[in-house]
Amino acid sequence: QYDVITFGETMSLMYPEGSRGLGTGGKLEQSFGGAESNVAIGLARLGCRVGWFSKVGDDPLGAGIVKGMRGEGVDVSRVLRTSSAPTGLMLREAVRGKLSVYYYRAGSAASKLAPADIDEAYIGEASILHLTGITPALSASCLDAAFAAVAAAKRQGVKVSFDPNLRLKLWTIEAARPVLLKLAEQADYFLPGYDELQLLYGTDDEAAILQRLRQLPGVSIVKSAGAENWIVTGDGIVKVPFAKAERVVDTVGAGDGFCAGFLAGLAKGYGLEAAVQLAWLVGSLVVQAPGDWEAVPTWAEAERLLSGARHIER
Ligand code: KDG
Repeated sequence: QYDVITFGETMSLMYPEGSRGLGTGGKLEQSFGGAESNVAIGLARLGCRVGWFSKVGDDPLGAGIVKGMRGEGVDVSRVLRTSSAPTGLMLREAVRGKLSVYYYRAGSAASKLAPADIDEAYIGEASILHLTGITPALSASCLDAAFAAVAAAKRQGVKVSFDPNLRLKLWTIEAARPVLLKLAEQADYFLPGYDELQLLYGTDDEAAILQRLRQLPGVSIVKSAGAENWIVTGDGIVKVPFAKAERVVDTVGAGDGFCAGFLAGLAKGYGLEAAVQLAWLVGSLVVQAPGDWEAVPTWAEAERLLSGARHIER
């Protein structure tokens, strides 16, 4: 029934208008963001059937997130609510071109997700389960929930897609490494950025990184290795060159847009290379507007851009 089901923490997001910093007074814009819900929104806009679940607080921020996700066409029927913890909050500012993120998420509702919250029958309704390395960093119960979800997917014959999304604000590289590498081994599609691989494998040596990727059982799709994205399997590597985005306003969410485009490509029956091209297109559009997901294209827009048509408005 679903092309993709994903789960993870989504926080309310607030940021000052323009380039004004936080702490200077004035108005804040409000949105919401979370790596997995960003991917879910991207997939829904690209015409895929997608479900997302999480745990939110019984508060206006949680209600707003669920409403926003539902409005984007994402199935939210399995989202859990709790009155014993608040919805997480994230503040951002971009001062003199430098983006800073501040989390208010310790002890949040989503950090209480646990294996008992994983609905195996629901996951079994999907072709692909997508998760990220943010979830296991949130708490011990979230770590267990991430592995429980992967185990449920495997039992149900559902493929697993995994973006490591290394967040060094949440845990150290030493703590993250064994967990993320274990999840990478269990993934059918592993979607790291090249810079994350350097940290995860503890080396800048490209040949050594490739060697490690080729030993993984699944396909690795590596984002931004120089001016290329890579498709790596045990058989070898395909390098897919890309052109830089025309205008970069806000890079947050680019990787999620990439994942959404890639998974949408798979759902539409594209080969890996075409799926990576769609992935790059979506990621490069996301960075051209503020917010994590606001600039994700619809399927009609993506198709038009992929075919190279120019925008004419009259
Ligand atoms: O990938 C974008 C995410 O980093 C952002 O939406 C916030 O999910 C988030 C996180 O935990 O950092």
